[in-house]
Amino acid sequence: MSDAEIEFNVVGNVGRILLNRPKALNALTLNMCQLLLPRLRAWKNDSAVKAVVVAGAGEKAFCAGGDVVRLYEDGKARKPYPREFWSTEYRCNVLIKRFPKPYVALIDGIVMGGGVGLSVHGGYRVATDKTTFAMPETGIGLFPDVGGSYFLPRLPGSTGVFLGLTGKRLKGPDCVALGLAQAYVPHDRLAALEEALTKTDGTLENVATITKAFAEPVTHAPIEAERADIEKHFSHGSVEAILDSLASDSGEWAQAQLTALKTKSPLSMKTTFKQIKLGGTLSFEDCMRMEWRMANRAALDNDFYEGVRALLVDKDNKPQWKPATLAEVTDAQVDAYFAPLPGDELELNDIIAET
Ligand code: QUE
Repeated sequence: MSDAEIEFNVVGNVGRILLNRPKALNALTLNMCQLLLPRLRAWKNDSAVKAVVVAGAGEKAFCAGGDVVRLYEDGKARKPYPREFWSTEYRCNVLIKRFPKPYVALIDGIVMGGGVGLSVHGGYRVATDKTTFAMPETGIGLFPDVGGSYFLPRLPGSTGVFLGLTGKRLKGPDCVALGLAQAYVPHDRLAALEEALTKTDGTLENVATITKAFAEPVTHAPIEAERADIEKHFSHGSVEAILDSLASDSGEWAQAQLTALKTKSPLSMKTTFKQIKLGGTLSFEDCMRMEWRMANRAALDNDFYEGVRALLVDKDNKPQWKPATLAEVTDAQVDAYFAPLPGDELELNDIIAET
């Protein structure tokens, strides 16, 4: 054991990654991403490593996201850290998506934002009775990045729009029901599962077979009872139409979603909606290039700093969004998030060429 923020070791046939900032819910730093990228590249070409297993240290979280307070402090000061963090993190997301061996994420505890990016693009996810999964970025004036553009529009029906706009928290059974995880294993059996996985032959089928011996069937996924309401209200063609639809429904579920959406950044909701619609038509790499443009734009705008300030720094939970209402958000403001960055696009050619 060491005090490194991320630890790597090979046990049996498995390359094991431990996200090791338990006091910060294993939130990702640039340092962690800079260590992860070359290690994954090395393990990709190491015949002794037949699969990768990634887990979080401590009892609370797999990974709560990016270290957004550091992004807030350095971004406000116009330091280079946020751009270096996002580009390295997004390059990790692509390498995980294209990783040629089973990449198994044990999504035990909190898995949000950047933690989703380190798990959902790999070959296999194990959810537990402690899993809490969300893409909560519209609440801090950001957008569901780390490949949200890719996986959200590929979820059943309008579920991805719903998750991306509301930041809805899912438990383990819901993750399995939506295909975000492939198995549900009680937390108490994870150590034994990890031990068993060290003997994998390196096929995804074998990972699934080993995991099934520890898994419980998912008999009740609460999200199933919400699916009809999600389709009724979140399949409309604009954020305004979604909000109008919810407002016209006096039911408890619709009103709860309306209340939740009214706390989110109006500009984030509109950029997120457009991002998910566009992402449904793009390759993974093009999704990440789009998100890189968006992140660079968010780093220049008010709402990301204001959201982190209100929810995570001052904790007053009263963000002053600009614009304050959906009606005041112009198409030009939204389109600016998607504008090319000549000479400054996300570099992925080296990663694509290797995989
Ligand atoms: C949206 C986010 C994040 C968030 C809350 C949001 C996020 C993140 C954290 C976080 C991480 C570590 C902590 C903590 C919060 O919260 O990315 O308290 O210790 O890392 O609404 O994207």
